Amino acid sequence: MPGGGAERHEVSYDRYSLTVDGERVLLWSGEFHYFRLPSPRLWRDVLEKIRAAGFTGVSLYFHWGFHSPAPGVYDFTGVRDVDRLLRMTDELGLHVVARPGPYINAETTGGGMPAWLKTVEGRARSSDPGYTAAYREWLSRINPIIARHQVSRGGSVIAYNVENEYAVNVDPAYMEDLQAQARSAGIDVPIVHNNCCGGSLANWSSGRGAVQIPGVDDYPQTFNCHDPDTWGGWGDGVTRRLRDDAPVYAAEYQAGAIDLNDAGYDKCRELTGPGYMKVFYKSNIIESGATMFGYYMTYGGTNWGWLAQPNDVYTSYDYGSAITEARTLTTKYDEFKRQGYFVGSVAPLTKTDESPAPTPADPAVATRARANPDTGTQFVLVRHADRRTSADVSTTLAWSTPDGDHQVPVRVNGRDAKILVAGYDMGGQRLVWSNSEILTHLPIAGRDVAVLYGRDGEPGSTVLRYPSRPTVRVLEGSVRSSYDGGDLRLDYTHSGLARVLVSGGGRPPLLLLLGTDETAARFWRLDTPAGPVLVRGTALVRSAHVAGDRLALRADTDRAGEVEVFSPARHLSVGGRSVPVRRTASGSLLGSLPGPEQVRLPELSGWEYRAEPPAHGDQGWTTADKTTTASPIKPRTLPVLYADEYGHHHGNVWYRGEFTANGAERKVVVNAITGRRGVYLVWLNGRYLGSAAGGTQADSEPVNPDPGRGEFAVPPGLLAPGQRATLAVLVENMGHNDDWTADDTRFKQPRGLFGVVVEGSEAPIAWRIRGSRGMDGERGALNIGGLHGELSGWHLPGGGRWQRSPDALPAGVSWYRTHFELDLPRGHDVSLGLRFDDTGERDYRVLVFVNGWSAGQYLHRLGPQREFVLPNGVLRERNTLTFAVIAEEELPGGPGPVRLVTLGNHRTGG
Ligand code: IPT
Repeated sequence: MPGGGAERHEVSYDRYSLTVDGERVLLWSGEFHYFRLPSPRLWRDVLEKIRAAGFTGVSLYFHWGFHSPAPGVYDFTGVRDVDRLLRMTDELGLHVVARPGPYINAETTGGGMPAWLKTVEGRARSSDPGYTAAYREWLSRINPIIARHQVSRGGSVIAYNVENEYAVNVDPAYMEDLQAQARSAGIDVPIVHNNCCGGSLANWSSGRGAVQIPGVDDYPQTFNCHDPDTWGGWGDGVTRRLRDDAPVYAAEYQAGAIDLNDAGYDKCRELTGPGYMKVFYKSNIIESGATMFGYYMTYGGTNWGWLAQPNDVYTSYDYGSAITEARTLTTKYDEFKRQGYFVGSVAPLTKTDESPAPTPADPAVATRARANPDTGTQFVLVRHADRRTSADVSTTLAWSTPDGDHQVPVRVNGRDAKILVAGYDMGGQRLVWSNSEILTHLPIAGRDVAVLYGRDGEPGSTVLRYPSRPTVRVLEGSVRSSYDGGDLRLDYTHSGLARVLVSGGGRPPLLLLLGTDETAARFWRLDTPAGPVLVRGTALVRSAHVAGDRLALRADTDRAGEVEVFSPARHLSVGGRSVPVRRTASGSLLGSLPGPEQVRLPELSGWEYRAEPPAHGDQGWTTADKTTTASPIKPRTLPVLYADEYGHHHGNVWYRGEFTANGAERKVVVNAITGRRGVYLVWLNGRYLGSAAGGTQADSEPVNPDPGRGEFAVPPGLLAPGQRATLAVLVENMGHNDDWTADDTRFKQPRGLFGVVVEGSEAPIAWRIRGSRGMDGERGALNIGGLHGELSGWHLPGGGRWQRSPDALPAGVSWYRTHFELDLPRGHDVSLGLRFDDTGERDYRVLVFVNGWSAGQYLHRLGPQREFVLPNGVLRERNTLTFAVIAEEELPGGPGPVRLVTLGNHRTGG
């Protein structure tokens, strides 16, 4: 029991790998951000999918700002219940690298630091006292939660990551204190760090503030998704060894990309697709000898609410990762599985040294090798010498294996790489060499079952050693065998799934399954207390349980088809239902499963409307009269109108400025900072003056003293001398900058008004401000901003006075809502999205709420996102969909058509 102290283990490490109770562990982890998936039930779904791909762990950032709306206020309930998250990883047996920052970057608002920190004196990410008090507060809350889930206490946390790419403007005293805080909270697992960018930047491998296992982040494919054929734009991606006495740690290894050029995440998935994964991941395994990996991202998720850091990302954080934002599995997932099963099955890989590589007859092919010094097992990387080429080259390796010298034919067709194994005790068998790759092997019911694979249509050969001639039975496919002097050689062409039964020969029987990339990826390996089982044919297997002679699976199907299980069991049930099976010649059980039922979605109609007049409402306004700010960026005019200074940290903010008119006013000049793609709108005496794009920085290089400038002419006759004039300004806050440079000049960039001048007037302006404050119930502080409708709960399901929509929406804020009923098939996991189909060239944006939960922001003209994943966890049978429309111009007909779409449909059983 985690925390119960029942199972205590010792985590240690040496130059080769992490160890648990002296046993070597290969950490093959996938990055997952719980805060980007607002449903603990779906955390488990994603974690099960990650585990099923053969990942042995997950890398988890913990997001300070997500938990803390105000100094001293922390919330770890509901979608912020990270203790529950760690209970899941404990139960699922996934090792965790816990990454609580305090800074995490991650393209999230403030780089994970709370926005209130922008008003605290002292440089963030340094040992300045103001910042120190703040981060110690966070660590004092998060560290005890992490500590009780350590492997050392029977849990899953195997390493603790301090800071994040802390590379420039570094302060060793701060790094030391982060570690001291962790240790005093009972963190006893190894402390790690993720360095960025190599060169002379700080990597914390030695000196003051050094960590035990310094790791390296690497994104060799760049983030230029619009050009997915570029290859290795940021280098070869070989993880550097930073310490002789610690394992090589690929802390964040590129497994997707942010969509910097608005190409769409499918292009990012292409940029980082299976070909890239084969060449870069396998090269790195062999060239670096790393045994600790974190693949960033494995599931990206959604920047719901105001989670995004606007300069790099938009609502979707799909990341082009192996598991899509809608939680469906891709061909990248299959490649992860092929590699993950391999590294998890072949134990000698946890301890290797560089070794001489066999020479290819054709120098167009390159080889690199590692060997385990204890077992002699060799691992040979085979790829093109020029990683970029897509040539098709067949050649021969002159290979001195532990079991003699061999001529091994190899082929590299296109952007591909293979790790070939020689001299390996594969269960009860002896693998001399193979030019097929190993997926996995496992002992089942007194025999070895091994799955090897190669590219469809490529020739393959496998040599196994036997004391005496074994009997070979080809059960399926076309495989030739020959036996000579102890070596059984099998030759075949990879195609479909061939099956060979080898028995006798002085070893336990072997069922050899020879597949292609595609057929190999259809296997699922599961460990149960009754031994491992192998399943073929479903879209996913979440878990296996053996009771007596029955194997019970929790599995998903996306079509009707076969299910085959290799296990000692005689009966099978899937999703709680018994499945009729027959025994095959391979000794497996074969049955069939139904696919999912069709999904029918309702149309969205019956929209209701509600107007939000500018700077509406009398309650909740604060006088904005500050004249100083902790931000190093000082305003253009006084008072300081930065939203954060008045406790309004997220979303939209309304301002109301009053002055006495003289009738000679010419124009209103506004500066506002919103972050990229943000907007602000201005009214004078109730008359809409127009909108402008908000700035991103007040001090970017060269210094910009005039960010987000907008000039608005005062209509003649609008203001009368001696009368009161009222300015109303709505300023969007798209999220807070990160702090990669650790110097406050980015992080403490204000949001909101930066300066307002009424030309032709000397009159002082009395300002008031209204925005969101803290929590929105269980949805948290990042769910809403300060629209009148948000503060009044119009985004929530419920009553209120809603009306028929006018024919044309006025510029400004309007609310829409409708209800829809879902009648989804039971026992299914259906992932839904919302699609905006408007093609008109109009300037508006829409905040989308589902049952009160923000699903993100649609930017009609700016894009690039048109389809929004609805967080399944918040959908029910009867749902309320609410839009806050911010229109920069009058919108005849309102926003364009929207519809629900199905993004995934699986039968999941019970
Ligand atoms: C690196 C960060 O550590 C991570 O949080 C995330 O921002 C990622 O990159 C990009 O998605 S930082 C980068 C300079 C490699």
